[in-house]
Amino acid sequence: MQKKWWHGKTAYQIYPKSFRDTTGSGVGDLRGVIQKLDYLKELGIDIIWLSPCYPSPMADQGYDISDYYAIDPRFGTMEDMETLIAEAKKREMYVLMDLVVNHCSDEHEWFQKALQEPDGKYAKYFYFEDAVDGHAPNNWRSYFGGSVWEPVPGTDKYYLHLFHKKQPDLNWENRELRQKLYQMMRWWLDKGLAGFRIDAIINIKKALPFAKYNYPADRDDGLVAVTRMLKDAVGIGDFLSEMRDQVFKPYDAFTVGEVFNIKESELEHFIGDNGYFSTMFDFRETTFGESPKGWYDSHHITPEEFKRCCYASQRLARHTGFLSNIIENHDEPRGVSRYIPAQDLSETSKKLLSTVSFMLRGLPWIYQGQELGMENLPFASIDEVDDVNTLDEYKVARDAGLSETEALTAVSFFSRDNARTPFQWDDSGSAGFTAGTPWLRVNPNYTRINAKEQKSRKDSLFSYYKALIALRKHPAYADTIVYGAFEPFMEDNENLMAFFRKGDGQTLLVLANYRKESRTLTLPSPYRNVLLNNLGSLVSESDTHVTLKGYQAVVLELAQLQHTEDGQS
Ligand code: TEU
Repeated sequence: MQKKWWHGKTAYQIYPKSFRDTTGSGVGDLRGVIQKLDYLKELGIDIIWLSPCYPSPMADQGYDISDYYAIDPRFGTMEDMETLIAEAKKREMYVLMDLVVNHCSDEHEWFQKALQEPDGKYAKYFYFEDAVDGHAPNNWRSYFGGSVWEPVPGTDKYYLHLFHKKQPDLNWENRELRQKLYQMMRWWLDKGLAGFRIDAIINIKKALPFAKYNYPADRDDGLVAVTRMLKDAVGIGDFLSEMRDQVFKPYDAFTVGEVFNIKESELEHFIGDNGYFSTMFDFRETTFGESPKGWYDSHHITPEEFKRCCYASQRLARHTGFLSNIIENHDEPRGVSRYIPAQDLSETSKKLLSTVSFMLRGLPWIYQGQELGMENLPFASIDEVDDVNTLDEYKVARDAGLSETEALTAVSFFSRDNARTPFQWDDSGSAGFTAGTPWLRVNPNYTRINAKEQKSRKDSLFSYYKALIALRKHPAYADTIVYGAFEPFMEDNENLMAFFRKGDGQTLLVLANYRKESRTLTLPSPYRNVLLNNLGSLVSESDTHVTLKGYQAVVLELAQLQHTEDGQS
C-alpha cells in the first residue's frame, strides 16, 4: 500500500449550522468556524469537512443545493469561505467541502429550466420519465419515504428523487452533465480546497430502464426500498474512475466517500492504491441491526456486536486501504448514546469508546461535540423534531400501530437531530452557540457538558482526545499506530475489545474492558509502558497480569513478542 500524506492525520466534521453563530441569527456561520480554528488546532485536528454551506432552500439542511458556486447568505459570503481556507492553511489544516452531486435542489436553475421545457436539454440533466400506463415508472421507495417519482406539472411525466422531492436526481448517464459537475469541482479545488467528502455517491448509478426494475414490495405501501435497485445497478465504476482521473488525480485531492451498500469484493476499486476515493467511511456499525420495516423495528447494537463490526471492517481493509473510522456524524445519533449502554454512560466509558475508535487502523474522525461526549437529545415531543428523515420514520412507526409515545421513543434513539443540536461551548445561555435563539434546541445538559469546562480540566474527555491524537502523532509510536497490523487478542472474550497494533519491532496492545465488571487478563508478554489510560491507575499483579476496572481502557507497549498466545485468569 502506498503511503499518503493524510494517513497519519486526524479529521473533524463541522456541521456549520450548529457550530458557532457570530451574528445572532440562531444559525451557525463560516465566521464562527474561522473563530474556532484555534480550538480545533489545539485539539490536534488536521482535516476539516464542512457539511454543505451552499445556497439552499434547506429542505434537507443544505443537502439540497440550489447553486454550486456560491455560499448561502445564512452562512456568510464567498469571501468568508476564502478566508477560512486561507486561515486553515496558515495553521496547516486542510478544508474539505461536501460534494452533493447525486441530486441538487428543485430550485436549482437547471431544474427550473427543465420544468419549463420538459423535453429540452435541461430535462436530460435529470430523469424525466414518461408515465407507464398512467402510473409512475416503478415502485421504488425514497430514502425519506413515499415514491421516488413525482409528477412533472403539466405533463404525463415523472421526475426521479431518491431523497426528498425537493432533491431531484441528476442524470449521470448524461456526459454533458458530468462535465458540468467536474468543472464545478475543479473551480472549488482551484480555490484551495484539499478535497471533498462525497455525499450519497453510490446512488448515482441507477438500474435502468426503470420500468424493468419493479420489485416485490417490502412494506404494505406497495413500495420497495430504493437500496434494492443498487444490486442491479452495474457500472458505477465508469463514472467514478472518470471523476477520479479528470478531477481528483490532477489536483491530488483528498476524498472521502459516503459509500453504503458496496460488495465487499469491490473495496479495492474504491479505496485501493488506484481507488476512486482516498478513503471511505466505515458504516458497518451504524447500519448494523437495521430493519427493512423502519427504525421502530431496528435492533440496538450491543457492545459485543459493535466489536464484531469493527473487527470485520479491520480485516476487510487490512491489505487494501484506509477506512475512515467514525462513531457518529450528522445523520446518526451520538456515538456515546448508541454504543454505551445508557446505565453505564460516564466520562470513563466515553473515553473507552474514543480509545477504541482512535486505535483501530484507519483515519480517525471526530464529529463536532464528540470530543466533549455530547449526548442524544431527550425529545419531549415530535414537534421538536426538524429532520425530514425522523418525521418520516415517526409516521412509519405510527402506521405500524405504535402509540405516539412508543413512536417517539423509537425514533428518538436514531434521530438525525440528536447530533445536530448546537455545539456546547460554555454554560451561558444557548451554550455560547448564539446570542440569539438557536434554530434547534440546545441539549439541556450543556451546563454540565461544554467545551469551556472540559478545556480547563486535565481529566476531561476533551483532554483525553487531545492525548489520543498526540499519541497517534508521537514520533516513537506514530508508525505503528498508523500503519501497524491489526490483530485481535482474546477475541472470543465477550465485551473485551483487545487488539494488537504490530509495527516494525514494536507491539502495542489496546485493552478495553467494555463492561462495568472488572476483569483480570494475562498478557502474552510483559508490558513496558502504559501509553494511555482512561483511569488514574492500572492494577497489575505483575508485568504480565493486569486487572481492568469496569470500562477501563489502556494502550500498552509490550516487550517484543515471539508469538501470540491467548490467556486469561
Ligand atoms: O446521506 C445519505 C444517506 O443514504 C442517508 O439517507 C442516510 O442513510 C440516512 O441519513 C441515515 O439516517 C447523505 C447525507 O449525509 C444526508 O444528510 C442527506 O440527507 C442525504 O445524503 C441526501 O443528500
